[in-house]
Amino acid sequence: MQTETLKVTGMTCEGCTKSVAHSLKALNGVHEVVVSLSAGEAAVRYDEHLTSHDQLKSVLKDVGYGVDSTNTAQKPQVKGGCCG
Ligand SMILES: [Cu+2]
Repeated sequence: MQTETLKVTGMTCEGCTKSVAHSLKALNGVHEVVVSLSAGEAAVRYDEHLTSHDQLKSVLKDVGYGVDSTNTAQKPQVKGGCCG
């Protein structure tokens, strides 16, 4: 089990945090998701044998959000999300 904090781009409201949390929790192996709108982060506790960083990333992409893996100040604007 491991915990990873993802920098999620494109979240603009509470609805976004809910869809991010919901889609991550739907993944096999994900046990806990805590999303912070103000920080733009999602802390995910998951079983690394069942899912992976890439999988977390791709499920977020599917629902219209991005993951900033560079961890720098650069923030690409991702189109989509619940507010579209
Ligand atoms: Cu939203």
